[in-house]
Amino acid sequence: MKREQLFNQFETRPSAPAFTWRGETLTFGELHSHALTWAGYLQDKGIQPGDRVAVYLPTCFDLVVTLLGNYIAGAIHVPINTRYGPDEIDHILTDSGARVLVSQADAPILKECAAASQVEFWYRGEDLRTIGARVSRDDEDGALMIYTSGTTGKSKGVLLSYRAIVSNIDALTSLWRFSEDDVLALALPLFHVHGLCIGVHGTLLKGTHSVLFDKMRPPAICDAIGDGATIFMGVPTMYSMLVDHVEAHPNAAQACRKARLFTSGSAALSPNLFSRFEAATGHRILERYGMSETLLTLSNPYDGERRPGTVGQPVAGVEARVVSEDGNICGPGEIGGLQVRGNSLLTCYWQQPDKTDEAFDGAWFKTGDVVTLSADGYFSIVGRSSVDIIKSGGYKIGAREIETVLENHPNVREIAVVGVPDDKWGEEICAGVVVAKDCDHAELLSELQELGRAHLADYKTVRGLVVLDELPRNALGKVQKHRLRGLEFTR
Ligand code: MLC
Ligand code: AMP
Repeated sequence: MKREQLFNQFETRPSAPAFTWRGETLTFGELHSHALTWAGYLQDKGIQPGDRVAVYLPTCFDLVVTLLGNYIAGAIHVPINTRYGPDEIDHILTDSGARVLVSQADAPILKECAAASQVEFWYRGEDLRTIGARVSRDDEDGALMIYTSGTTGKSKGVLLSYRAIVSNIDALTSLWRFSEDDVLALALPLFHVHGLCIGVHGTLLKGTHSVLFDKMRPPAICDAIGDGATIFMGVPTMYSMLVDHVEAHPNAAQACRKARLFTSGSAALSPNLFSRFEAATGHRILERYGMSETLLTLSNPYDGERRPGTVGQPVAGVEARVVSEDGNICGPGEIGGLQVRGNSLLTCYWQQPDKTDEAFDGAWFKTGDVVTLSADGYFSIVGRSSVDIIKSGGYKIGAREIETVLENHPNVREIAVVGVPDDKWGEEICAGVVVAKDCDHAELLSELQELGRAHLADYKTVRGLVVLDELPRNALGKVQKHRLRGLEFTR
């Protein structure tokens, strides 16, 4: 059973360190006993296997305990990004049909969201007593449901089975040689695939010790590596922050040389950042590619050439192909859509059979990313087929979701949101607006920012604005968003 592998360390290495947080360490045995208590609480409260438990927790021990307790009780863990605003939280609670929303603080905003969605609200920190029992679940059962933005409307729940998670994370962390001797400095948020699946599940599967950080602070990461952390994983924006630090602080650069492995993913790592990091620390960052729906499907090799600007080859258990617009398989160097198949794919978009069907071509999942494959087998991500998907600081953002909120501003007649290339963030959110009546552009930008922040995560805030007489459209009336990208934006 794949699922059982998640619990192996509890039996085989109960006294080994699992997670360290703010100077305190939880062993695998302690983690297990806390998780059993959480499972007992769920069981006392009548949570059944397959029920969705929505979890809004910042990085802390409670988060990993809750995840494992949910797994032990057979509930589906539905993580909520703690940067989300009320609209995003309401949507996840309603769409997932969560039985309960779990958080750390007795926060009024969460209580309101839970009440609006008729979901019970519990906060951790209560005195839990009952010890639960591990419920048996099938490998094909849902373990985790991650919400991800799409090109239209609200985010969709990606249901991932135990089989998908364990097969894929085991394959990836084996490729990267994660072991009991490793210490992972984990500063990624623990509600998306990157931090949660590779970081937390990698720790469980390989017995790696993870040191958790709730914020990306380069000096703290370099100190952790100086103190013995062997692996760091980040999104490119984190490397941009890290490289600025190590270039200015030779001691920090020296500390980084002691690490075993640096990996990057979730967005494109520029060859320039790759070279700067190598020059400062001697490390060639290992870049890989993934998606909430497919987990981690492509990776540069551990031993072979880590080639900048590429995402390497299929991970064990996965196949990948490049398909042209007319449905033919592309040859080396030809640009086409990336499709993947194998043991790591989602079970479905939650309660959206049509969207699930649309996303597949037979057994192949259509990623929506545009790629090339070199003659010697390295994939490179060229871009995305939709301009309506933005990646900023590693977070996926649907332009439509922002437009829907900002269209409500009284002076906005029309709005088109786009990602504009940016050295630090990868892309920055900017908007072209047609106004109802002339106004001060800087004032309009700050009003739109305020409106956005009242409903959505802070990182979805519009950072630049251009006021236009009309949006650029093609002969059929479709907005040509790519034509906005080169314009001069008020910031
Ligand atoms: C923060 N800000 C962002 C942002 N993060 N703006 C755009 N995009 C982002 N991602 C803004 C805030 O709104 C704020 O603006 C200002 O930056 C400072 O906020 P902060 O909280 O201090 O920022 P910081 O802690 O430095 O966060 C940057 C970051 C973070 C890069 C560490 O964004 C992050 O953790 N990104 C990782 C996302 C991730 O895990 N993605 C994986 C998805 S899974 P203001 O105006 O309010 O001051 C996936 C699959 C795969 O993609 O392959 O892995
Ligand atoms: P998410 O839906 O948040 O899981 O984001 C998945 C998307 O992140 C993919 O479809 C890609 O567009 C992007 N992505 C992930 N890894 C990389 C990478 N190494 N290079 C470029 N884009 C990436």
